[in-house]
Amino acid sequence: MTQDELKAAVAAAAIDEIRPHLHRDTILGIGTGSTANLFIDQLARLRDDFAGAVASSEASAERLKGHGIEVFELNSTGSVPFYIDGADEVNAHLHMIKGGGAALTREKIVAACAERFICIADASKRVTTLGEFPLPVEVIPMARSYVARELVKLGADPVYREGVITDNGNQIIDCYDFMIEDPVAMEARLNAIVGVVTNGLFAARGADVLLLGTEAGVERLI
Ligand code: ABF
Repeated sequence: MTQDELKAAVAAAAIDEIRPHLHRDTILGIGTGSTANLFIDQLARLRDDFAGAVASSEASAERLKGHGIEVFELNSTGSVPFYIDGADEVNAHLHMIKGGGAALTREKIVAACAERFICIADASKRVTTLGEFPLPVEVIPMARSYVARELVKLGADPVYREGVITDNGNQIIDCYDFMIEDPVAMEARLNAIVGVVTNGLFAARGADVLLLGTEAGVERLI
């Protein structure tokens, strides 16, 4: 199977996972990226079975609207029963690196408001230790150099993602050569650097369910 076929399979598995819980007033949290896009496309045929969605990016909001799915502001919805999103890496504890698409802050906010986080990913995303994928850190623009120096002190090789402005008007630094042995502690450590808006470690609030697309089928890990 191709990677896209594996992504489509996990998107379908996520539909099966949420479908029995949908009601006419249900508002879903929806993530960003190519796997989330496949999920959005499959969700379109259920659009009369739920109220709508909150999106973790402008791109996902536009895709949802394009399918006739209503998009709500998170400030008007309260908590959501499910947040469905992809990941760049995921470990056995369902800690993740996210933010390759620069949507990490809104992803983390919607995830924080979700009763259940369903991570959908193809098998290439499964790792033993997080960090092979460069960890994204969203920063206030004027703090970029300061934060980069602090990241060097922590052992990372920080690289400014040139030409990228997040949906929140901020910039991204990617941390290379930064293997993360204790994701919960490192997430908190990075959050404590002045000027950091969010880091791409989703460990304090990891996924509740991982639907992993493998050649043998979709594995469900909790
Ligand atoms: C989002 O999309 C991001 O947090 C992550 O960077 C990315 C995963 O992308 P894809 O589904 O395209 O592999 O979930």
